[in-house]
Amino acid sequence: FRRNHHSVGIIGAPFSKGQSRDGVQLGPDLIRAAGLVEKLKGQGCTVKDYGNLTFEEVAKDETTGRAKRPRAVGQANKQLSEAVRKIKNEGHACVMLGGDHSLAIGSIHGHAACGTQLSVVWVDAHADINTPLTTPTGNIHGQPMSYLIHELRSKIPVMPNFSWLKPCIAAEDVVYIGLRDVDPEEHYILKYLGIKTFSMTEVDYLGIAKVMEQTCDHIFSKVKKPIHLSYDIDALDPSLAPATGTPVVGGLTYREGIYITEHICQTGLLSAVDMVEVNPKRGGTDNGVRSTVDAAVDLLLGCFGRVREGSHSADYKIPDP
Ligand code: HAR
Ligand code: MN
Ligand code: MN
Ligand code: MN
Repeated sequence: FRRNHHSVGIIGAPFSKGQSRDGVQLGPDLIRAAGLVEKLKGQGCTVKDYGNLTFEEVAKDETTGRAKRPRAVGQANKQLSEAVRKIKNEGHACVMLGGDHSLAIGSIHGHAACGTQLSVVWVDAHADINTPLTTPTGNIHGQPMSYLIHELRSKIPVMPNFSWLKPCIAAEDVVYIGLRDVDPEEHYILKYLGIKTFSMTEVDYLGIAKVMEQTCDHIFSKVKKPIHLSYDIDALDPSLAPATGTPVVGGLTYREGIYITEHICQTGLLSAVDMVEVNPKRGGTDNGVRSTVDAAVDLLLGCFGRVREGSHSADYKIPDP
């Protein structure tokens, strides 16, 4: 028996200003063009596509602290938060197609705005937990977690277009998988807050099955909360997913990446997914772009019921001759 009756709401966020590389704003349409909606329907999901958000230009957008383009990022995430909240209130599992990972600010905030306490599973080569004062690059896609975690509230300066944002996640409700490029300041923050992390070392040592078992033990140790899965495509190895802004060698295999989604799906608690950092202007070749986009689609299918052993509908019968 499988619960394949997922109802999925999709929102596209063609936004790139949380980092400096052009192209990541093309992610949502590219992932749709690879057949996401049709494939989800084909595996028994109900799908409503809410289309893409549109973002207005912000004329003067000077750095605050070290954070670049705060007004554009703050405004885009406010819009996204409202869109995600609406999709959740209409009863769907929400899929946010990015765009860069700064969009997790609005996606998680909008999800949490529905009232319940969330768990966050963050699958990424990077921890994205720099504060606007620790960031080495100034790019807000390397910072989203710092704005969302209650325990870091006092470390975040006032930022233009961020006044709507209140922290909404407890450090103990976060699990990282796939880390392999963490700044020293981020490493301190992770240890200081006692956040559960499975770096690529733990993936190697434990294997992905134990990593997922322990991930679930951690996030379900108290109450069973809805899960927000924030999936940065750069968690996958660049040999498989090269079309991304900051590829890092030594990443998850296709099978490990998919196993994460299958396991999270099986909990029955997956409530929202981000699929971010697909950038067709990176990748090098057409094949590299295709392989990256196909992987993103397959990960999303795994989130909503696809299993590799195959499946069948409950009323299927072998035809009699
Ligand atoms: N840690 C670096 C920074 O803060 C790099 C983060 C970069 N990239 C991402 N995030 N794709 O997952 O800028
Ligand atoms: Mn990221
Ligand atoms: Mn990353
Ligand atoms: Mn489990």
